[in-house]
Formats: sequence, C-alpha cells, structure tokens
Amino acid sequence: MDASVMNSYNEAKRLYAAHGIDVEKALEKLKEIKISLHCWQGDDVRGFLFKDKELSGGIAVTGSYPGRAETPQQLRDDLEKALSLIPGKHKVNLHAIYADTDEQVDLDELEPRHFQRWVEWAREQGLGLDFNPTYFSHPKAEDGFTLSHADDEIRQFWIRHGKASRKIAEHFGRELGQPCVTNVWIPDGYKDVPVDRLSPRERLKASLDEIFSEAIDSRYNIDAVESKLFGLGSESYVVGSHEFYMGYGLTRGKAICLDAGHFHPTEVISNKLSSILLFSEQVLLHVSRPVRWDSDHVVTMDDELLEIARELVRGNLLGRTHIGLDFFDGSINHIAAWVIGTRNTIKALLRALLEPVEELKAIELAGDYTSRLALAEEFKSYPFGAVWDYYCASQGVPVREQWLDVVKAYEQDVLWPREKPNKI
Ligand code: RNT
Ligand code: ZN
Repeated sequence: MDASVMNSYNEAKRLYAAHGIDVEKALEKLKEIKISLHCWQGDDVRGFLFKDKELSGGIAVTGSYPGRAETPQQLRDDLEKALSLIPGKHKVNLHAIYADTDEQVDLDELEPRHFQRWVEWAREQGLGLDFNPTYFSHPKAEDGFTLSHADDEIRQFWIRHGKASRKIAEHFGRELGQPCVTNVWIPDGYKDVPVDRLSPRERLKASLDEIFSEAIDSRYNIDAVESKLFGLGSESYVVGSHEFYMGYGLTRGKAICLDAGHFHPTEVISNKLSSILLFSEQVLLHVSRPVRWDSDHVVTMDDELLEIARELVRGNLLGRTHIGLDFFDGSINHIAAWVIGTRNTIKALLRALLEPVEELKAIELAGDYTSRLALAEEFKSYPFGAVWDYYCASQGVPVREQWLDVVKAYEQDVLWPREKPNKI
C-alpha cells in the first residue's frame, strides 16, 4: 500500500481514538454493509424485453450520453467494471424487463429460467440479487393504471406479473444464499383531481393481498412496497401514497420502501427511519437525489445522504435496512454514475461510523446544546478521507479519483465502439 495513504490513515486513527472511536472496528462494520446497485442506471431504464417501448410510468431520463448497455452481457460487463471500482461486496437490483432470454415472453409469463444467466453471473461474482416487477413501459400500463386498474382483466395481468416476480425472487434467494428484496412500485395515478380516490386504493389493496397470498420463506424473498407523492402525469393523485403503504406494510409485515425523491421537496426520509423502524421489522431505502422534483440525480455527499447514514448508524438500524440506489442520469457516463453514487453512499456510512455517537448522546442528554453543535461541526472536518483512502486501498479498489481514469479508458475501449456510426 502507498506509504502516504498508510501514514495519513495512522494519523487519522490517532485523532479518532482520542474520542474513543475504534477506526478498525468501524471498517469491519462498513465491510458488512451491502448496497444494491440498480441495473437501470446502466441503460436509461430501457430493459431488454420491450426495447422499443418508451419509458413510461411518469419517470424520465434526460440525456443521451453514448455507450449505454444494449444487451444483458453489456450491462453485466458495465456492472462488473463499476463494481471493480467500489469497495466491498454488494448486490445488483434487477427489474423484470431485464430478463436475459431469447424467448418472446410477456411479463406475466416470466419464470426463473429467464434470469438464469443473471443468477450464474451473480454467483460467479459473489453478488446478491434484488428484484422489481416492472409495472410500466408496457402496453397494458399505457393509460397509467396497473394493479389498481378498473378493468379486471388488466388488473389480473398485473397480479400475475407480481406473483411471477416473487417466484423469480425466491429462486434468486435460494440460489445465491441470501434474501432477494422484491420491491413493488406502481405508477398508478391521475393527472387531475379525481372524483373517487378510494376505489383505486381498494383495488390496489386487494391486488397486493392476492400477489402476496403465497407465503415465501423470508430467507429467500423479502417483499417491499414503495410509495410516491406524484409523477409526471400523476400530479394530483397517486394511488400508492405514503399513507397507503405505511398502512399496508405495517398491517401485512411488508418492508416499507422509502425513496428519497418521493416526498414533498423539503421532506426528508432520514427523519422517518426512527419512526418506521419502531413499528416495522425492516425498511428498504431508495437512495436518490431529487432536484426540485423526483429527478433521480446521482447521489452526492449532501446533507441528506449524511443524515440518512447517521440515522442508520446511531439508531443501530443497519441490520434491518436494505440499502438500494435509485437514480438515472443519462447525461453522464453511465458507469461513472454508479461509481459516484455508490462510493458516496459507502463514504457517508463511513463518516457516520466515525462520529463520537456516545459522546454526542451524553452531551445532548446533559442539555449542553452548545457542545453538541460545536463537536458535531468540528467532526465534519475530521480526516475521514484518510480512512476512506485506506479502506479503498485495502479492498483493492482505486484510491480517490484514480477510478476515473479506469472509467475513461473503458469508455474509449468499450463504450465508444458500441455506438453505431449514425448515432455519433
Ligand atoms: C419511481 C420509483 C421506482 C423506479 C424504479 C425504476 O419513481 O422510484 O423505484 O425508479 O422502479
Ligand atoms: Zn424508487
């Protein structure tokens, strides 16, 4: 290891030890935390089953940075490249439309075998897999309704898709020896103010109960449900609102998924974890960065990311929290986006692990808010970067921005040649 990385690390260790922080223990903990990398950052949420279908569901990708993955193999290559630049062992989060098959298969006919190549790859790479049924970019989702559809035939189609997805997830969990988190997100909602808010929610509730009616061993599959405030074209009413899924998840023992971009602009998910996890066994996070709306920008080291990490560490909630990423920026290198967002998420967790939590708690209890603010602020410039560099080096991944050269070289060698001449 580079001597200067080692020296800075030893110096940092000394500073943290003065506040009773065991840096080595913090790194041991960090190593255990898995982040689920969302496959859909790699190809602007297109998938492989319905490639010609435009992205729907009220979500949007802007930008047309060259070289996005066009095939399952390319997507795996890109993920491997990204993962080689990120310390730790993680998971990959698949959507149903990313099935790797030559068959013409509709969403309600999907089976584990259509994902077998993903499973084999994940096993080879030592990765876990998570899953999402895809309730958008499909002819049967064109009018904006799926599981809450008033037409029973359409609703049944989506129910079958939900059931098929859980079987696929169960297979992932069994094959890979770690649970697959299956997250249900549907776009259903109205652009304008509806007359009847209740009936679609009744139908959604019934659909979900039907989908979840088969018990699946939680060693293999963990169900999660994701709420949302609004989407493009569902500005006035979203069927699966936060209150809906809070009620649903708590009464059915399902993990509630909190996406950082799915609330009012000044509302933060960091402030919800300590409440939800008092009543719910588990949560799923979609770590994202909303800019003025649910824009799904790449996660940066901002206050909210740090606050999420602090909540998980301070409340000892890591063991009950599944951390997934959810952003898609088509305007920058797709692999760099993964690397930046994931490294930031891990780095934020490290920063949280390097805070004098016990000391700060005691100060707070004593009512000394002056010291609380002073110490918390001083800790913002403690040398966590030196510990991070050491961690990257010890995990065999590039230190600091050295990873960027690797991505640039990959862009030259692999991504550019993917572009068809008429696209350049
Ligand atoms: C949409 C949700 C959902 C999607 C993915 C693609 O607003 O955040 O999680 O981003 O399913
Ligand atoms: Zn999400």
